[in-house]
Amino acid sequence: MAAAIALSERGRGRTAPNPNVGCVIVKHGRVVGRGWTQPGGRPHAEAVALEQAGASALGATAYVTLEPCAHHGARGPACADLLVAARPARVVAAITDPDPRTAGQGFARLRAAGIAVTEGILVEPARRAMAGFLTRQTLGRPHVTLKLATSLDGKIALPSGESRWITGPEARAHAHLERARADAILVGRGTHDADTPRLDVRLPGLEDRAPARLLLSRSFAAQASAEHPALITEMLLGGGGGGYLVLSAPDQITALPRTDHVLVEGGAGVASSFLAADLVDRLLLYRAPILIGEGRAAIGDIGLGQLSEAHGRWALTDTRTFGIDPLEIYERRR
Ligand code: AOF
Ligand code: ZN
Repeated sequence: MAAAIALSERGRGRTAPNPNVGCVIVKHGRVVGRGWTQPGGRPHAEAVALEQAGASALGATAYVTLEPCAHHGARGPACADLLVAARPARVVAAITDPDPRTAGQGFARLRAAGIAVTEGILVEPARRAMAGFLTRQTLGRPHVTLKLATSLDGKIALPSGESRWITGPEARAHAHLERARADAILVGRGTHDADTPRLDVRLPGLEDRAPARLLLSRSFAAQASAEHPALITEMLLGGGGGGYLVLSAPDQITALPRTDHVLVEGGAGVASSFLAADLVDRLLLYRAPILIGEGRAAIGDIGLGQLSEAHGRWALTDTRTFGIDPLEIYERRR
C-alpha cells in the first residue's frame, strides 16, 4: 500500500477534479502491475495496473489507495467491473470513495463477485496523498498548502527587502517538487512585483508541469474586473512570462475549475490573509539555520484576539532536512 501511495503522488496536481489514486498488483510476491490516475483524470489507476498485469491479475492481490469506482463514466468503465472481470483473489484498499456514485458500492460489487476485500490500510497517508479531492468533497474548496521559507527567527527578508536566498538549493528544489504537485500556485502583488517569480517547475523530468498561476490583489482585481466583469479575471502581466488569474480575496479559490491543490508561496500579506480566513490546511516551514534579527516577518496580522485561540490548531506531521535546512510540515486540526 505504501508503494501504491507513492505511485499516486505522480498524479497529484494533474488529475483534478478527479482524485490521484495509485494501484499495485502483486502475484506470488512479485509486482505484475502498477498504475496511477492519468493526467486529466482518466484512465483510472486500476485500469492502468490491470492492463499491465494482463492475465497475471488472476488470483493476484490488488492494492489500491481508494475504493474502486462503481460508476460507468462516459470516459471509461467502472474499476470495480474491471477488477471483477480480471478476478484477483483479493483487493486491499485504503479509504472508501466519498463520491456518492461509489461510496461503498465498489467494495460491495467486489465482495458479491467473491473477491476478498480488506479496507482501512494506511488510511492517514492515503488521505494526505489525495487531500485535494477529499477537501473538495468535504469542505467544497481546494486543499491549501502555505509554503514559508524563513530564518530561525521567522524572518523572510532583511529590512532592505533582500531575500535571495534564505534557504539553500536543496530546500528550494524540494519546494519546486511541491509546485509540481499543485494544480495552482498563488503569490501576492508585492511578491510578483519584487521578484517576478516564474512559478514554474525547474526540476529535471518535470519541466512539463505547468500549474496555473494565481495572483491575489484586491486593487488589481478591481481594476481588471471593471474591464472584464468576471469573478476571476485573467490578466497578462509583465515579467514571469505568462498569464495569471487574479483573485481579489482568498475565498475565491473555491471557484477555480479543476483545482484541488493550491500552493500559496508569498509574501507575508498573502500568508496573513489566507491564515486569517482559516484557509490553510497544511504548512510547509523551511527554516534556514540563520538569524536575521531586525527584518521582515513571514506573517503579519492574522486577527488573533487571545493566545488560547492559537493553541491546538496545528499538528506537526513530518520533519525532514534538505541540505542544512530543516523542513517541518504541519497540518491544520479541524
Ligand atoms: C478509481 N480509480 O484512479 C480514480 C477514481 O469522471 P470519472 O468517470 O473519471 O469519475 C470520477 C470519479 O471516479 C471521482 O469522483 C472518484 O470518485 C473516482 N476516481 N476512482 O477507481 C481512480 N481517480
Ligand atoms: Zn475507477
